Order: sequence, then C-alpha cells, then structure tokens
Amino acid sequence: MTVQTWELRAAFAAALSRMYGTEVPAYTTLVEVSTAVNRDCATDGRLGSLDRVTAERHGAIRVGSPAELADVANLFAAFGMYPVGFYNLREAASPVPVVSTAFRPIDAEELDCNPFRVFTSMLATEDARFFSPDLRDRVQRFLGQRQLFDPALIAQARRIAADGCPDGDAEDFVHRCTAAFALSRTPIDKAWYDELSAVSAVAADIAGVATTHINHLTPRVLDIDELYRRMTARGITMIDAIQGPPATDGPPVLLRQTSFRALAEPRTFRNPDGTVFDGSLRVRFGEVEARGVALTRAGRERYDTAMTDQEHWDRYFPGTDIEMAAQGLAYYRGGDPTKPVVYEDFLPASAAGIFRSNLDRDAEPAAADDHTDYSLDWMAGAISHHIHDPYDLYEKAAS
Ligand code: OOG
Ligand code: NI
Repeated sequence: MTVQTWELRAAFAAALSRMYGTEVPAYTTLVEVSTAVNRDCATDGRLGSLDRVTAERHGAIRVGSPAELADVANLFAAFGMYPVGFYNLREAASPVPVVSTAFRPIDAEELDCNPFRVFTSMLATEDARFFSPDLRDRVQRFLGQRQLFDPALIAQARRIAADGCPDGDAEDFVHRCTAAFALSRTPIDKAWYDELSAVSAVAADIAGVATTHINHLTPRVLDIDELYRRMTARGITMIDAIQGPPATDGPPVLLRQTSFRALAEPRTFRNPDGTVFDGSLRVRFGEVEARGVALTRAGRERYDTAMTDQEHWDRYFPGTDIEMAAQGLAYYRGGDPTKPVVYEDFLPASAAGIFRSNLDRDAEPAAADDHTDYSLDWMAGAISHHIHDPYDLYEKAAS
C-alpha cells in the first residue's frame, strides 16, 4: 500500500513546523496568537474552513544554484508540490539578488486537503550588479562543493513522485527530508560570511553557510490587522507595515503579509586562524499572512495601479463579490460570487519588501549592466520541470 500524497505532504509540513518551533521559539507565539485570532474571528468559511486556515503554512527557503534548485524541485514533487510562477526580485524597487518560484499543490482537491507551499529563492550569481566575476567564481565554486541533499534521498523522492510512497517508508522519508532543512550547527567561516554580507545579506545567508534552512514558516490568519494589534500588545516589534493591499470593507484580494523583526539567534563562527567563537545572526523572522480572492489578469492590472494610489482603493475595486465577478476582476467557482477562488501564490513587491524589511542594512547594487537571462523558461529548463502559470490554475479552479 502507498500513502496518499496529501498525507505525506501534511506530515512533512507538520514535521517542519515542529522542528522550526524548537529552532525559533517566537514562532510558537506567532502560531498561538494566529490560532486565537482565527478562533475569535467570525468566518463564513468562504475563503477556507477554519481547520484548513489554522493548519495552513507557507515556508521560505533559499538555495544557491540551479542544481540545488533542481534537487528541491525533485524533493518537493514527492509531496505533490510543483513549481508555480516566476518571481524576479532583482526587478523590485530595492532589488534582492534572487529569482524565485513557489512549490505548491496545483489541484483544488489537493489544496483543500493540505495547501502547504514553499517560496523558494535561488541566488542570482550571474548578476554583475551584485557579483564581480571573481566573487561569482568563488561563490559558484563554494556552492559546487557543498551538498544540500543526499543523492539517495533525491533518488527516493523521484521514485515516490513516480510510483507513490510505500506505507512503511513514509515516516523515515519525511524525517530525512525535514532534517535537510534544519539549521546547521557547523561553525560559519567569518571572513567568507562577512565578504558576502558586504554584497548582500541574502547572499551571505545562502552561500555563507554549508546547508540550507527554513527561513520562515508562515501561518495564515483571517484578520491580519487584529493579529498585528495583538502581537504589538504582547511587546513584539512588528515591521512598520502590512505588505500588499490595504484593509478595506470590500472583498479581501490576493495576499496581505506582515512579520516581526528577525531575532538574534546564537551561531558559532570560525576565525581565519581556526579558532571558534560564539556570536549571533539575525536572518530568520516570523511572518504571517491573510489570503483573499485570486484576481484575473484584468483585476491584477487594476491592482497594480491601485497600489500606487492606496488611499483611493474604492475607486479601483468595487465593494462586493457580486460586482467583482460581474466586472471580471476576480475568480469565482462556476462564476458564483459566493464561491471565491483563494489566491494561492505570492506577490513580488511584498516578497521583496519582506526580504528587505528584515535586513538591518544592505549594500546597494553596483552600477554594472545586468546581462543575465533569468526567466521562467530559463528556470524551467534549469530544473527540468514545467513551471505552471498561476492564471491557468485559477482558470481551471474557476471553471
Ligand atoms: C522569501 C521572502 C518572500 C513571501 O511570503 O512573500 C516570502 C525569503 O525571505 O526567503 O516568503
Ligand atoms: Ni513568506
């Protein structure tokens, strides 16, 4: 007998959540407050049942090379999580040297059973605005020598993606996959980490250490304004703003996110002379999200304009789902305005904002020309997986 894919995915999400809770204790507070907000929030269940919303998480991980991203794609495919969308965060108002995709379930039933998704970023080492040829070569050499995943684990993931996971193998497989994302205790080469930090804090987080780790694990709440108030009342410093659309009386759209500042976590470092010392790093933070209805291409265009003029939101978006549906701005199952299709993806401006807001400071990119060809097609080729277009998936969900 084989395990259902969604059960394997739910077990993986739960195991990562347990591990991350032991690594970042403030995460547990965030989950408690989120759970309480959801319980206290009257919900009609149209954007997901209370159980689904309260169990829902997205993770964020960062890798260094196309080969590492390909391994991640193969690993996540075993859990029924496939790449959706291409995010070029180098194009953001304040650029971050990564390109990203989100691994997630793509069918409505799979999403209903367990919607676990992981926003996955790859360091754009070819971007000359961040990496000189010399540094790029050294980063690529460093990345080429490390191994994030045991090749036997990736081979097993490929077998599971093709044939399913035998009952007896599930526990061990989930355990080994989870462990691959644990924070490493190996001392960090201080000089190398600092050299990369001078280019970009994200570059240091990715290529300054020998493994990858969960950067954050994000619970979903039904009322993010209330969550923000309650976390602040508990004395937890949140970033200045909620990213994404403003609070409105009308139907919630797309995705709203906020986070608390990255906490100093103890890490060990190694000096050039080989001596080891204790220090700390601030790279992991607690994020929370609220999800609304998925917008059509027309709705998304309108959203992008509205975001430049947030005080006048109601000039761009009507106040009811009925009007949203009638104007073709958002997706509803069978066109029925009482059945919104939930937005399952991310927003590039918010993602760049989330990356940024948690850096104490970051270097400005150099004025070099960017001759890279990172794109959705490039990424799909590099990982040998089709990258789904989110709009195709929403069309299908709405039909
Ligand atoms: C990813 C930042 C983006 C989101 O929710 O938009 C993100 C990262 O910090 O690695 O997680
Ligand atoms: Ni996130």
